[in-house]
Amino acid sequence: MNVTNNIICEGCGATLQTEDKNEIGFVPESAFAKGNELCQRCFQLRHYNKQLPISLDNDDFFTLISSISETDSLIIHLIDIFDVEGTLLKSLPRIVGNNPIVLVANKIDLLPKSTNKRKVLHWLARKAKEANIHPLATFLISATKSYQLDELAIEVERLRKNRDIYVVGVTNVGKSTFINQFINRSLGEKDVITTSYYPGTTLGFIHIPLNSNEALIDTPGIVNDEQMAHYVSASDLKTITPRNEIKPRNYQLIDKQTLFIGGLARIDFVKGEKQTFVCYFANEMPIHRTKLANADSLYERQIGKLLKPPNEKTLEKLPKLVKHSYRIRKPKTDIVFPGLGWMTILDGNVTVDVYSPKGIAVSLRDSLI
Ligand SMILES: Nc1nc2c(ncn2[C@@H]2O[C@H](COP(=O)(O)OP(=O)(O)OP(=O)(O)O)[C@@H](O)[C@H]2O)c(=O)[nH]1
Ligand SMILES: [Mg+2]
Repeated sequence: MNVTNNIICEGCGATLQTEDKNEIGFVPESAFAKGNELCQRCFQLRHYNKQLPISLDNDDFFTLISSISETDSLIIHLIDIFDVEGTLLKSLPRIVGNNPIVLVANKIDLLPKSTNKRKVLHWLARKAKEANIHPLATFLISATKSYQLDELAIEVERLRKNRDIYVVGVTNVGKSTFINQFINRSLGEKDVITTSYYPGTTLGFIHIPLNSNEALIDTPGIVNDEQMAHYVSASDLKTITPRNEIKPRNYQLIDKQTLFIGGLARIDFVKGEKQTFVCYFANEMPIHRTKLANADSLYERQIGKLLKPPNEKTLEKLPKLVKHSYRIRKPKTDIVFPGLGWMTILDGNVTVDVYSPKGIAVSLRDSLI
């Protein structure tokens, strides 16, 4: 018998249940009887940093999140500045209806300190417009480093006009971390909601009261199948996810040279004048330069060894690398590997072959920095 009476796990928002340990919200009956209102998965994540596999149905989540479109609320659309292509939701209007939006790009601490933030804001405004998102305001923040959080709080309080606020975005952009900061600042409580470096942490709506009537609401992340995070093992995900300020790495390349980003991506400089390729990847991400003529055989021999990540676990599920050819004319163009990083081609006028795991769409853009 399930004895939990529709109580919600305070860590992830799943409805607690004592019956099926493979389903979300499971809590052992004995723990629940002792007053534990954290599901087993959140408990394991918090105390042992252990990720329990769970079965998720993405359609159910989409239906749940889309119910926001029927509310009268203010939306904070949180995106990850390190993966704008993968996290700026073109499907946002379908999810939030006509509710007004504040666009918030998180993890700004990852960009080099010298980055011109005003330019990034302009760049982001263009991107939002292309995605048919028309925000009332746009912010660059860091939830972990508490950058611009006060400014955002003031603006949101002004805009919300006695409405609830829903924080909506792709998995892993930092929604729960952001809300925890808010709780910490307003109520002094720490780490109320479970967060993790792995996607799919929050599983239901979590209401944080703003006053007796309205709430700030955390939501489960929307799954984007094109995110690299879904194709790599937990330990590889740690390596590819930058944790602090990215130090750009410059490679002076001549044509017929190749760069490997671990073994997860590859770029062949096919044609063009000698120039600098500026690489923005996690600082721990190994980059290898080789001659184009040797690249295929190096990959065959060294994938998972010299060229890592992927480790063995990732290799089991990693799709094959596929090639896209680009003729890039414009100077200062970024080649983006969503979730992994990007490289800026400074001078332009090059032909490159770019490889990424099948299903992870490479794209070009005017340089972010
Ligand atoms: N560098 C950096 N990392 C951040 C920031 N905010 C969150 N993170 C990290 O991003 C990861 C995901 O954070 P969560 O708060 O769990 O993300 P979420 O959007 O709630 O994820 P789901 O619940 O899966 O949708 C964690 O490893 C966080 O530490 C930030 O401002 N800067
Ligand atoms: Mg979350």
